[in-house]
Amino acid sequence: MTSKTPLTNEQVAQFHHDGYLIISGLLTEQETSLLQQAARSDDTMRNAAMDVKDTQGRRTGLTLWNHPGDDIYGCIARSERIVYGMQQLLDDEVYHYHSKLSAKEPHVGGAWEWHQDYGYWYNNGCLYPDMASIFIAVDPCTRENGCMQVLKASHRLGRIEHGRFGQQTGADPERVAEAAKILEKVYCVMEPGDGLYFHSNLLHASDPNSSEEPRWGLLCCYNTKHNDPWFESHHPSYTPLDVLPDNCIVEMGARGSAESQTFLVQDDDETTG
Ligand SMILES: O=C(O)CCC(=O)C(=O)O
Repeated sequence: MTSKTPLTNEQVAQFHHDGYLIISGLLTEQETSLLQQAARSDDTMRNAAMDVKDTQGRRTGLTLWNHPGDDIYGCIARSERIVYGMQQLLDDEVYHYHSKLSAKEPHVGGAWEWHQDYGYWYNNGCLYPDMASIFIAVDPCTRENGCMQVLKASHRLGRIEHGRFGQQTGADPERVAEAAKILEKVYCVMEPGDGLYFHSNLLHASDPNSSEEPRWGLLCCYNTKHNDPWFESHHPSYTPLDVLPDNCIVEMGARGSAESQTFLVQDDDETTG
């Protein structure tokens, strides 16, 4: 059984300081290989994918679901090591807000403009930005294939206005440009199975995939119990999470989307679920 505090005090402090935390080898090699096999052969997931277009018309496949299913993605999202880590970082019980597979294919996978997830989730009745996500690398994430980029410590700027600015949807580009003058931009280069925890107010983006290799990532997003939205939206209100022992991932094996899973269709103005 994983301890209820899988992260060290230093890691928690680093997350609070920087707004993000990379855990190398979050998933074992075996778990990562099962995730890759499941995702690559998952026709249900592929058929449910939306094409999210960037400003140049390049497309990222995005599949979104609210509740963890009886499949490998659901086991990962409910696994003790990830959930308990998230609870340490957010200092409360967490529940699953949604998960998504962001699939950038070679050459055609598009960019994500700078945004904060809370820039959107604010509109769902969540009073506090006490929410966070973990990006789990399915493939190697490199600068060439459009790894996640973050503005270090930008979560301390508070929520920035989001919407359409010219041809872009995302955080107010003028404010992002000013923030970029004083904050360090970090390319989150990751190996398959690595995890990136990031705060919902952290400014993040990614470039198009200009490489020969795919860049797929599984993102699991969580809200805190004390931040139960005051009205219903397209993402769940507080729903107790059935946390599973870490070995559930291997026991589940390479099982793609559960047949009973339901997927979301995304609003044009909301690029981030
Ligand atoms: O897949 C990516 O590179 C970024 C995804 C993202 O920013 C999001 O889903 O909020």
